[in-house]
Amino acid sequence: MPTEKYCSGFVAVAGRPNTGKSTLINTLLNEKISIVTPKPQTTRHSIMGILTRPDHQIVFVDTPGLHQSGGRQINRVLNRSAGASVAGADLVLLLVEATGWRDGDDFALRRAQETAVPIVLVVNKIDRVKSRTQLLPFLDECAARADFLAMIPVSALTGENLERLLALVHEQLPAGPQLFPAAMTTDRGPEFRIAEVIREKLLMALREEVPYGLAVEVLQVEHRDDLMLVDVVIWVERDSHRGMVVGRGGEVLKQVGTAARVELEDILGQRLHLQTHVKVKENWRDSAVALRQLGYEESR
Ligand SMILES: Nc1nc2c(ncn2[C@@H]2O[C@H](COP(=O)(O)OP(=O)(O)OP(=O)(O)O)[C@@H](O)[C@H]2O)c(=O)[nH]1
Ligand SMILES: [Mg+2]
Repeated sequence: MPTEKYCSGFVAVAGRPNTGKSTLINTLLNEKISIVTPKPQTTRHSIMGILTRPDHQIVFVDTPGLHQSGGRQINRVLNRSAGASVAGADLVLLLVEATGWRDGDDFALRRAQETAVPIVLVVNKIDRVKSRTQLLPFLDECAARADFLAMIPVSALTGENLERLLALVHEQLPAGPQLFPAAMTTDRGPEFRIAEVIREKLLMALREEVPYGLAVEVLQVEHRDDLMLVDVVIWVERDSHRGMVVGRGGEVLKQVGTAARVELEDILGQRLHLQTHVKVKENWRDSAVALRQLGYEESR
């Protein structure tokens, strides 16, 4: 319920790939907002996770992992999307892993510093550090790297210290109105979430070179009684990848479809029927036109 003291703001969650940005947002929201896999570069879009409390609203923005572009058009688009989310935020949570500073963290830190937005360093995955005394020298090392507004060790996986993180974010929020309805937890609609959960299951099911060449597009959604009929295309970059996605006797695609359906029925609270097709779009990751068609915008 908005009052005069109501606070609200945008908080970008940034960092190199695989540091736990999406996991953090899901745990904070207690909902699967953004897909998570052990593979780097899972997130490809900026996705809002909206947390509403009686006196404040925090709009977390999950971002693609910041990384050296490596020549591909899609990498430039992902970095630009993440950079734009950081630049438009009131606060940045820069995630690193408690197990040590990596080269990729320097790149992410520099990109965040290019904006004037204050940075809180979130030292994630503390559940992986055996003794807490190990953490102190690492925090000292981090403090020497930049002038962070604050540093906070957490575990996005177990939820440890996240209430403290929320209190810190709350303190930094500017006064402002409630920006989104209280019941709204993300800016992304059902079609996006369907495509993403299918992509997550594909990333988990497939090995190495195929996953990064995958895109999932929802072509059509039809409602029949209490059933949602969804027509989906899985795009691969090469003909040889099509067979790997389908699997022998269609086994891989069947497993992926079932896992995605079960999870999506829970997320959407609705019975689902998924119809999947696998098609080839050669080198779509290097084509600006294909990237736009598949929903990869530079910023929103
Ligand atoms: N042990 C442990 N693992 C974590 C924690 N947070 C995330 N992970 C794991 O780290 C991996 C990457 O997590 P994501 O949330 O997908 O990481 P991300 O930063 O969003 O990755 P990109 O989207 O690729 O940039 C997954 O296997 C997570 O389960 C944590 O606090 N502790
Ligand atoms: Mg992610």
